[in-house]
Amino acid sequence: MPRDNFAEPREQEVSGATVIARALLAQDVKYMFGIVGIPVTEIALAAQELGIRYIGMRNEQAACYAASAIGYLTGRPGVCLVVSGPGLIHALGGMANANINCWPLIVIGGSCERNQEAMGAFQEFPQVSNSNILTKFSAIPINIPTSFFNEIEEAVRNSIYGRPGACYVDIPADFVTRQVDVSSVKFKECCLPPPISMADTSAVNMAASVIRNAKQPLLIIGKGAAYAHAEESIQKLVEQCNLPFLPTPMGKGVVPDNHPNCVGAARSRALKYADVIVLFGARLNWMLHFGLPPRYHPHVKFIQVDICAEELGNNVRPAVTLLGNINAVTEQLLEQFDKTPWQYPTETKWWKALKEKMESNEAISKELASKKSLPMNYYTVFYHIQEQLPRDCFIVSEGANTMDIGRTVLQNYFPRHRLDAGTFGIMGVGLGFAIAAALVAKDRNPKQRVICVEGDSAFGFSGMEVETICRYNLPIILLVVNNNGIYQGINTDSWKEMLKFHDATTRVPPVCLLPNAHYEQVMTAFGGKGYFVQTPEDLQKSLRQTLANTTEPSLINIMIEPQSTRKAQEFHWLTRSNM
Ligand SMILES: Cc1ncc(C[n+]2csc(CCOP(=O)(O)OP(=O)(O)O)c2C)c(N)n1
Ligand SMILES: *[C@@H]1O[C@H](CO)[C@@H](O)[C@H](O)[C@H]1NC(C)=O
Ligand SMILES: [Mg+2]
Repeated sequence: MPRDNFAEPREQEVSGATVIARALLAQDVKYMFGIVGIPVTEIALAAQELGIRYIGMRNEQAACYAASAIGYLTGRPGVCLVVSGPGLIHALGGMANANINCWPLIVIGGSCERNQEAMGAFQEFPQVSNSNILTKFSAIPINIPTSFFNEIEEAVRNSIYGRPGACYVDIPADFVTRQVDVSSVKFKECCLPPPISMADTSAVNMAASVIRNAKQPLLIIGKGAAYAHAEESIQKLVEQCNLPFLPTPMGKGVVPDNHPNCVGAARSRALKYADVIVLFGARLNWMLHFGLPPRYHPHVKFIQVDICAEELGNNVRPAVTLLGNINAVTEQLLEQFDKTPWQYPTETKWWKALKEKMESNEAISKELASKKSLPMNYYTVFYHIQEQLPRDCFIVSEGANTMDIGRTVLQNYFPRHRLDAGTFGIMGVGLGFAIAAALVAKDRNPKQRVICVEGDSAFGFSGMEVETICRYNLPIILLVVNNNGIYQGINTDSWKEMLKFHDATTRVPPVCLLPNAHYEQVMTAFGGKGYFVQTPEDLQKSLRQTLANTTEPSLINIMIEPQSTRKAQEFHWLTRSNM
């Protein structure tokens, strides 16, 4: 490539940090999250100079979660920039989570100077080998001028091609500060968008025929479908063929939750009795009970649509496998039903059984929500939140009961608008995800709100990111559903009894957190708005106020009955998070 693709006019020398930043910009990287220090501060500065947004966070874990959410929401990886040793170690959780969620992410870690390696250098740590098992690709660039653009291109391409995932690039300290001759730098332009792959035609024919012959069909829509922007094609398939569908937690919103064909409220029944299940970017892992009896019919025919060949046939022997881009493959299926139209009849026992179950489940939730007793229970809280949520808001959520019950009540109407603890069931992601979503909203539609629904335990993992939220003035609404503990807690009176013991640490139940903690003061400490609410009326009022103010971050600390639980062991996804 001609040199002027890299250098500014009349430029002779640039710093290594500038080369790094320009290579990231060349790959269309727009966001960098991190914590600076030796040896990466210059990289953050160089990135900002080029217009890459740098968001300084309070822990690398949260920075890495935020960067990975940028990847999921925009289809281009965000960067997480960390210092050597402990900085990288804090980011490992975010790398693992991105890779397990199949979200693109680039982690850039400073490392010790090459001539001090194995000498016990400052923060020396085997960074590449520790990143290897958590990533699709990891590298130490050989040479800043000649190989760096190549390596960054390779990392970005790896993060978004095929099944997306995390990539790591190590940057020795001496690279950052070095001055390099611009004529020696080898430029590499942006990688092409990921190629679109399609399924084998005979497999598509076979899949269409299996669907046509289904007696009790079901579609399951995963976050892979959301990532592939398959919303239009899948909704068309649902409607054209009148098929019932079930979203996975982050598949919510690909087809709106209030669509008449959504059978989310009859999840267990739908899974157990379906005879044909088509999976769109949803894996048969623990979240879907491995696709095995007793949660499924022993003879159910699975049709798997996935971008990753290795995923096909995991835990089950599928009837048909459709390898390819989920949107492209769904369009292939639609072609079959355009050629020979077919529709699953509404007047079937299957539809009736599903509708009945949905009605009875929804009635139980409504009944619980209408309870007037104080403190409130989860259902009461979520019904009041749902009433006021703007349709287009991002919903971020984590916790155990908080997330599981919240998911059944809070509705998503748009794809890629729900972020939660995901496949890894990881706590601590909420604030980082919310920050990423707020930045995306700011670029696309500043009126769009981000609502982050946190259990009190979940909030604690990254609570200091409230300072980050206030520093950049991101109008995120944090809702802490506070039951004084992990799954459950105890009230103030029982807590006082606990403290009478000589050694509370051998007596206090491990699930307990401090009763009546004023988490809203974490928000007011940094200038945001805080609310402490105990009644439905206060909850309604504080929500109305925060939603009316589109410029101010806020936290509503919602006190609930510490022993409140879910209604039955029935339709939850993350029951494992409870173990
Ligand atoms: C990183 C991590 N550590 C620990 C856990 C175990 N765990 C699962 S849910 C949860 C917190 C649940 O409490 P809370 O967020 O208050 O929600 P609640 O169920 O009380 O509504 C914990 C600690 C986890 N999933 N991830
Ligand atoms: C929103 O909050 C900010 C900060 O408290 C305040 O200055 C502003 O007037 C509020 N706007 C509205 C519309 O209430
Ligand atoms: Mg809790």
